[in-house]
Amino acid sequence: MERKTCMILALDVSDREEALEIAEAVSEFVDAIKVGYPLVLATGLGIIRELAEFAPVIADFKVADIPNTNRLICEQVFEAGADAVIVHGFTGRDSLDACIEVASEYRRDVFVVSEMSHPGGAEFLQPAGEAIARMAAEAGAFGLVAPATRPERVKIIRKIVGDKLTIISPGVGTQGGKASDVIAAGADWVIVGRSIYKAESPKEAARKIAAEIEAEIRGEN
Ligand code: NUP
Repeated sequence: MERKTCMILALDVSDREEALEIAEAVSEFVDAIKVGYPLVLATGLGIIRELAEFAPVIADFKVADIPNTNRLICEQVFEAGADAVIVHGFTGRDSLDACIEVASEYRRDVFVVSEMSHPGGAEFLQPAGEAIARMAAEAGAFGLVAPATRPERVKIIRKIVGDKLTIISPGVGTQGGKASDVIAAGADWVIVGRSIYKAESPKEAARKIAAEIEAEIRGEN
């Protein structure tokens, strides 16, 4: 995944035509498209290959099972054409290792959720977040998913993993996070869903956030 716009589109719509239209409209402003259960359950796994025409696809299935089941899930995800998969870390090292093994067979990437962006993410997952981040680095994951709603947490997690892992960060816009803040805190990419796909003009919405990120990066350099 090439870092150009530093933005990933979260495409949580449930209509195939709409998904493809939005993907095409915003493709110049995003480095990847994240799909998850809403779109894939509604349209089928084949949507991954269709979207891959526009940008690399990250499959957000938050894989969280025993190692054997994780392996079987990841095989299906990569066979379907995804460039990366998002998995949970709380299931432990053996479950994560299974995902990373499959990803390396396919030469694809694994992102591990260290903690989540919604208010409930602070209840059980956040206290384990730093240990999960450390485990992900030791296991050789490609990256982490960390919350744009709590840039201060992203800063701590960045300190823990250094440059070893790529951090992608959801929670921008509708959930209250600000793209420039979390990029400043150390995230490599922001993930944006509703603020783009529910906008009157998804293209304009994406352009605006991309400009905000660019200004932040220029300001820092
Ligand atoms: O902690 C997380 N928070 C989060 O919002 C981990 C995620 N994977 N996500 C996903 O990011 C969520 O499922 C959705 O697809 C996207 C954020 O969408 P939005 O709040 O920008 O609409």
